[in-house]
Amino acid sequence: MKPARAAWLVSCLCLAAPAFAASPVKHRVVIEGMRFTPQVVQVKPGDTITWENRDMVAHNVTAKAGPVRSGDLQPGQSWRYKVPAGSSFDYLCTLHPMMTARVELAAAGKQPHKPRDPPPKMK
Ligand SMILES: [Cu+2]
Repeated sequence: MKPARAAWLVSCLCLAAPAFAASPVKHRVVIEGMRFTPQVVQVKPGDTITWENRDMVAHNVTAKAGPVRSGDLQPGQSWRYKVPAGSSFDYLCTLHPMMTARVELAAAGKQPHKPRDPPPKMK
């Protein structure tokens, strides 16, 4: 192999490696029974979170402080959000302010932990 070609290969591998280490993860938060499940979703920048409204009434996802807001999600609707670099935030449903939850941002490259809450149980 000629030296120039070898160098090209090496530079490609170096560029590709970080992308593998931090490949985006898709998270899902279910809105059901007047609550967000899981209560805490642990993400890293570049991940996406989809909130799915499985309740019989409209809900929304609104950061307590910050620009994140889904608008009202009717029953059956979902909303996808791509996590930018930034910080963790608490959010709520402004239609039912007792519905609160949190998005916890891990440093880039770290694997997120498993959600603390079990999946929703059927009632
Ligand atoms: Cu609500």
